[in-house]
Amino acid sequence: LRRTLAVLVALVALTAACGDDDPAEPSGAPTTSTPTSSPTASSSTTTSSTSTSTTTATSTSTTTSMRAAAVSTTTPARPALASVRIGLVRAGVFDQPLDLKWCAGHAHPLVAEKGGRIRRLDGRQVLDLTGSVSNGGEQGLLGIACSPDGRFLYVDYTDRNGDERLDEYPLPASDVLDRRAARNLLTIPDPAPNHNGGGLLFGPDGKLWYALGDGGGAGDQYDNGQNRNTLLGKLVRIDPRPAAGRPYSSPADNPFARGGGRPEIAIYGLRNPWRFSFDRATGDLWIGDVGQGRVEEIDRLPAGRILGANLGWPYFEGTHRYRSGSPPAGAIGPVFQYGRDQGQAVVGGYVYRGGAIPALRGAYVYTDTYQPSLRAIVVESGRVTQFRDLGVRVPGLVASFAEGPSGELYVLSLSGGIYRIDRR
Ligand SMILES: [Ca+2]
Repeated sequence: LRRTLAVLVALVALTAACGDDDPAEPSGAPTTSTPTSSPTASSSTTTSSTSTSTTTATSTSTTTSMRAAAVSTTTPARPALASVRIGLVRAGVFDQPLDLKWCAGHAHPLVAEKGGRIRRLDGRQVLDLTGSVSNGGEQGLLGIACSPDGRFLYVDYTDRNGDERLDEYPLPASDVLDRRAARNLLTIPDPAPNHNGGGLLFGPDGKLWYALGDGGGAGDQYDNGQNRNTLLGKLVRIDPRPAAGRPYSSPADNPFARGGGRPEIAIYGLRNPWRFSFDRATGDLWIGDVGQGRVEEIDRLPAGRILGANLGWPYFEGTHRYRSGSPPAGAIGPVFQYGRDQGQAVVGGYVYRGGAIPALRGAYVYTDTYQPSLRAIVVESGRVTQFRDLGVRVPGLVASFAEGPSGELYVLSLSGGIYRIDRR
């Protein structure tokens, strides 16, 4: 019964995950209906025949005034998606797991449950924030990240006021966190319950990166995407330790560190960058930015061309114009996008760098909450050269991916399952 309830809660909660049923959606805005069929009603493919009718790479459909994301670094591996054969190996069952992270020096990875609990993968509870977390819709305990030295755990969640909060906890050898030791770094007023972002991780630069949605409602009604004076609609990049009497500091190479906007901002023009990752081999940044009503967007920023990027929301939704008026100069378009035939809430994943599935090495793996078949793209010289539905459907609705210490990938279902992606 509990599992059934959890699934129902997840279904209800995530119908708001894309912009389509935003309560404040203006009439006449592009919309699609909430999916009414069971997630399992869609076909599970075992071939690469999934429709690509609305799948486009920016290189072939770039709207005027957007430049292609990339001039690219050549990746060492050459994946061969057509020969990839994978399956799922269950690694655990949790209550709406949203994040899974390994911490240096700690044997057991940690799982964040949407409702506010953090557990080790072996099930042991290490923190209970259920009394502090709002858990409606897209709200909840949304992300965790371990400091590179394994001494601190960072936690982001929607608080009881509906605002987004980032806290630090000392991470002891026992893994059990002391609530009283929490140190608040950021509390970001959030005007609406949707579009909260939540992705949290340390980049290859050793900085803490934190994704925040545009605040919510629909159509960026609060005008946050291009507003450099708010952290909403941004990827934030900070040194999270106290410095100069402040709870954290902003790196001097952040684009607005010396003025022109909030110094914490790394990237702007985002709608709801729910999940993002860095390619551990190249340092490229990948973002799954959930679309408004037309396309789901995957952005790739090559290492060295990340800081200060403007991804164009709300003037662009993917490569399509969205808000009228003069778009920002130099807005960067997605490397890949897909339409409503393939889903309505992209879940950004990782570039696979593990050892178990050689043909997948170097490909970016992602999915969609509502059509959770695992998919992959290969980008070479800034262009998508391979796309494939990998023929594995994840049970339930999918929320997140995770990357293990050796580069193996995991996928987390809101129905509870955490699965390792393995060769079949
Ligand atoms: Ca919000």
